[in-house]
Amino acid sequence: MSSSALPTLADLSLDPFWMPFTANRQFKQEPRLLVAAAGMYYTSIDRRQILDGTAGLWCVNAGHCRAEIAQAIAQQAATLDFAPTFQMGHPGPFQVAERLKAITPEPLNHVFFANSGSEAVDTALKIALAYHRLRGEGTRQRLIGRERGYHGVGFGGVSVGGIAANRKFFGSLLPGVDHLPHTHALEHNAFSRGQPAWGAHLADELERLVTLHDASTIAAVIVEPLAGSTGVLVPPQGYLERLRAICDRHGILLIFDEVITGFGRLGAPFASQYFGVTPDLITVAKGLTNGAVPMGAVLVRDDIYDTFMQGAPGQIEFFHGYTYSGHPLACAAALATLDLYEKEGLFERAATLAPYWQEAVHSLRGLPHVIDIRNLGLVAGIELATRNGQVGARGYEALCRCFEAGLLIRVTGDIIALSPPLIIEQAQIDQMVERLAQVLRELS
Ligand code: PXG
Repeated sequence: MSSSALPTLADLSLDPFWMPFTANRQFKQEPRLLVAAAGMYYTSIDRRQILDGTAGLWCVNAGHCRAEIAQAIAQQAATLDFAPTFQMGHPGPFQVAERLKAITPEPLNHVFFANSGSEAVDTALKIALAYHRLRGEGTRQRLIGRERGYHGVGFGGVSVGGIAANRKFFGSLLPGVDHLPHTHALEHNAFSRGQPAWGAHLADELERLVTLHDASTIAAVIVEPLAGSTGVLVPPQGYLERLRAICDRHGILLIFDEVITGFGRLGAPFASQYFGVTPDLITVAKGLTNGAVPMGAVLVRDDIYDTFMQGAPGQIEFFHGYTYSGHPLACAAALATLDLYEKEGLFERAATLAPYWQEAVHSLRGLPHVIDIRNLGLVAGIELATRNGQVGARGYEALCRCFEAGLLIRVTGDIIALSPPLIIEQAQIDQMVERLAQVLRELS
């Protein structure tokens, strides 16, 4: 598209769109609009180049507007726009599932498709409940999440999630949910490089919950291996291993929500392989299609799938699914994306860049307001001191100033999250850190 064909602010009416997770009135006063993207950069509506420090919203791992993905989607739209996957099929989801199988940890070789991370999470929770019931352990109905966990916005995901603002408006949510404590404590783990040494003992809180509720009532534990949304909380050394051991001891399913960590963010296909801890179910979305078409999925351990495949062969085994489960355009985007990841070795690239990234982000230590820097793979969290008790005010100002300075960051409260596309060059890492440093120096 030629730049003269791109819309301008004068072309738009901003009122009717009710924006998600946004201060609508504030945004519409001073909108930040993006109209094009290529590689590592967005183009803003006033035609500036904005370095993408967040891979969109943690999803554009192969960089923007990759021709291979755009062509695959266009071709699919012209060949088979939609086909049902309820009692019908088309090649796409079978092909994507086969390709995913090749990069998932063993024995997670079965794939259920959804259209977002939220749907993937609710699907995984339902699989966990139904699995126990099918095995004659239907009393296992409790779900355990974690404080500061984010698992999307479905009622299941919000129930196991640990963010008060996402929960308090929506009634009593799912019954029978409990939460582990989060692992973030600046007095113990500030300025950790990679996994903090302190905090593995917090996994033992799961034993306490088992003692309280009894294992026979607990279906599953769901955690993000590295919590993204609530400010990049890196798991302490040994923490995930302990969760796995406790789940094994008590017959509890362990779900890793890898909506952010999946597809190379930590330098391996999944965080599961990076940490060497294999859960029973993995939820993914975002990077599965490079963000180009919505798609989510649940990766399922073989024997869980097999548990469903009992009973009369003509009976539907799992009463769950979405009109768009395995949508042709999403499948085309996923296949092209997985090709790119493989052909360009992007997961390995993230691993290779991680030490440089670590040094670069930790160079911000000592700048005004910075009270913590944490990192793993190609992710970093930079925590700023809260200004006068007004949580988020300084963070929001940092976001606005970075955007002015040509850098897209994410903030949650006063924590900056950086998660660039995995195609980033070292010079662009330098550029990102320089722009951020300048903003931090000027921030009040
Ligand atoms: N699980 C995790 C771990 C996520 O990070 C979801 C589930 C939900 O995915 P959908 O596709 O339903 O949004 C997410 C989403 C942020 C930010 O600013 C993070 C997400 C979404 C929007 C913003 O960190 N993660």
